[in-house]
Amino acid sequence: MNLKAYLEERRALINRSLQAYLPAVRGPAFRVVEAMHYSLFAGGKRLRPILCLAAAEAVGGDPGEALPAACALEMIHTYSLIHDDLPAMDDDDLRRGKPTCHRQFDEATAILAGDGLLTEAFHILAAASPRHAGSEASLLEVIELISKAAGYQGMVGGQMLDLQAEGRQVTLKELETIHRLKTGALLTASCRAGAILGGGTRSEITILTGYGEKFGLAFQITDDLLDVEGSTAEMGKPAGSDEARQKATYPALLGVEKSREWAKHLVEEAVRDLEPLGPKAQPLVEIARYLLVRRA
Ligand code: GRG
Repeated sequence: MNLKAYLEERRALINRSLQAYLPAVRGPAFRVVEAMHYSLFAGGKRLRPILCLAAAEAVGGDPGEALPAACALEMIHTYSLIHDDLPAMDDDDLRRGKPTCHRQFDEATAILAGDGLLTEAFHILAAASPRHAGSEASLLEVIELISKAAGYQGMVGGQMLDLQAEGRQVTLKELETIHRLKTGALLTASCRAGAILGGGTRSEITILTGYGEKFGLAFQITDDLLDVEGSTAEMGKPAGSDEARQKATYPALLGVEKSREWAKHLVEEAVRDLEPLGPKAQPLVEIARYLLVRRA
């Protein structure tokens, strides 16, 4: 398959859908919507929504069924980036190749834009109209799993652990816990949500959850490697910032070579997990392999 064309087609579909959910609104009273819109459309790979749609396809479902959840996941992800960049957290000036939200607007507006995106995500999910009888229960299950993955038992909890670990030596086990929660939880939820909304069986949902967990960890390792080896221009965010902040990372703990091997191993395992799903899962196979060669 042509992965580049597939990703471009999916990105266009997701962007059209996000535009429909969050039209650009102008005028001083709509400053927060402007800021939400600015960060949501500042770029981004749309990885979480792409995984969600691909997981629905992998179980033989209609990706359209998963589109509201896919958009909600991208909104939650964008909120997390806006808040992560704030002066109280990472204090970054550049994100997705553009000034961060608090740099473009101001700190209070950036906080509200993040809050607005997080809340809107759950509005979209709650307002989604299931196309088939019986899909209401799947939607409720997805709302439950996404809220858990985004909150203190997932991303928020991981971010807290990450901030607490700054400047101190952590073990490999601690690092894995941080990343499983901070980055992995939402990526795993994206795959699981897609499988549920695509009408997958319990065993198919379990397979895609396992894929998501391995993918999430491999994604974080390659993100850490990019911070060491990538360029600011390619990534659209400052390179080398993990080391400058004495952040716990895989290359810092394991070295570059061992980290690369570990990421490769996880990708191979994730791909092997998908075997029972056959050719329908090919996009997910290719997306996992792409992790090992990505430059942004
Ligand atoms: C503030 C609650 C809260 C959480 C923040 C996700 C996160 C937690 C912080 C982001 C910091 C960071 C760089 C984490 C590494 C992995 C990661 C999430 C990278 C960015 O995701 P991509 O590469 O970004 O999918 P794009 O811009 O392509 O969407």
